[in-house]
Amino acid sequence: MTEAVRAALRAQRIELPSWAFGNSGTRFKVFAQQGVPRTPYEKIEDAAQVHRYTGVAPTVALHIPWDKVDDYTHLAAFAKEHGVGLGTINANVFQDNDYMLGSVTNPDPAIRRKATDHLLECVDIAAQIGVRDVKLWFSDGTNYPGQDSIRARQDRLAEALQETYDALGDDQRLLLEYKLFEPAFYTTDVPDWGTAYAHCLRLGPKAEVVIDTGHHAPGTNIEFIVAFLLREAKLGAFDFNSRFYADDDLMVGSADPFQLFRIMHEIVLADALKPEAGIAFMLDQCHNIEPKIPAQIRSVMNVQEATAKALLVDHDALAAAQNSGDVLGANAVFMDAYNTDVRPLLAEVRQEMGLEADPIAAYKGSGYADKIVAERVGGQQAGWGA
Ligand code: LRH
Ligand code: MN
Repeated sequence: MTEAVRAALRAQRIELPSWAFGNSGTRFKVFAQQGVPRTPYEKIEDAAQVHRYTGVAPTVALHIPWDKVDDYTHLAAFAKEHGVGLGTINANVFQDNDYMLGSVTNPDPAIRRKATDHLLECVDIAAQIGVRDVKLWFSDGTNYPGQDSIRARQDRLAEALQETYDALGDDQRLLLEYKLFEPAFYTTDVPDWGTAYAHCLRLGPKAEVVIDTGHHAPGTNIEFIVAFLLREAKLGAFDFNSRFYADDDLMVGSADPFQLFRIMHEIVLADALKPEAGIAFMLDQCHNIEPKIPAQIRSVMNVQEATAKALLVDHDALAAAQNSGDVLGANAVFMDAYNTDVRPLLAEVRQEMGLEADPIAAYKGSGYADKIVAERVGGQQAGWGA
């Protein structure tokens, strides 16, 4: 395999979600697991394990207030001591009782003010620790026709986004995430890529769209959205996960590895894999029943495998077949890459990085899982706090 492919794989960067290391579940049950972190510091310790064995997960996204601390620069220094850095700041305007009828879109201006102030707080936290991205996802929506004015809510949303955008520093970005539904079940105020794209266009160059792979209607061709937003230079980030039905937040690539390959193919085609291309590749997952650190390691490996396959597409042969209308030929070139077993290549790349070939086995052999179960007794386990 060419050195270029290996170099691209060594340079890959995948950001981990702090909340994946805490307890999570559904409305039916949140199953607590032994050894789960109690503080943002312990979440970072666990995330550092994933980077230690994969070598490509050097940053941890924070969620505010789940990861609220007195001193964010102290938390950043702690992360550095553990070989990782702090990443994207995620706002949370979906858990306060005041937001029942919406946060920035709420009919009540005082509640809109409160929500916008939280967004501004997240911009400030990002500035304190020198982080580029502030990520906004709004659970805002309605459950019944007539409940509120669809248009008025867009006006309110645009006003809050503009105020937040205007507060950004020169090197900061606002990432706007869309989601088809849940927790709202009639309208969602940012339901699809088009709505997010339109708001970002209106805001300006520091506003870009986040594609959460679990946030689409069944059957949506996500790689089309990727290709389109790349062409518009409006794709800022991914929240990677996978699903069989709704926003299941399962391990990326576990439900549909072929879809993940098709997405990474568009990324590679646009030469947007490298960190300097500016796209944040993040995981956004919940490990409701599986051990969280190995699940994050497996998820990173799934992204690496899809990426390696995408890097192996014979682009010249593909373009030749496409341009000559050779439908089956083009598809065959594409499937050849997908059907290539890239695990030996990735094992070699890890060894080139001074890592063990099998990250999961290496983690299991470290005894870390038993150590945290023994040490983390008492205290309040981290979770979504809903
Ligand atoms: C919403 C979402 C969003 C996060 C949350 C943890 O479904 O994808 O990205 O804030 O999950
Ligand atoms: Mn998400």
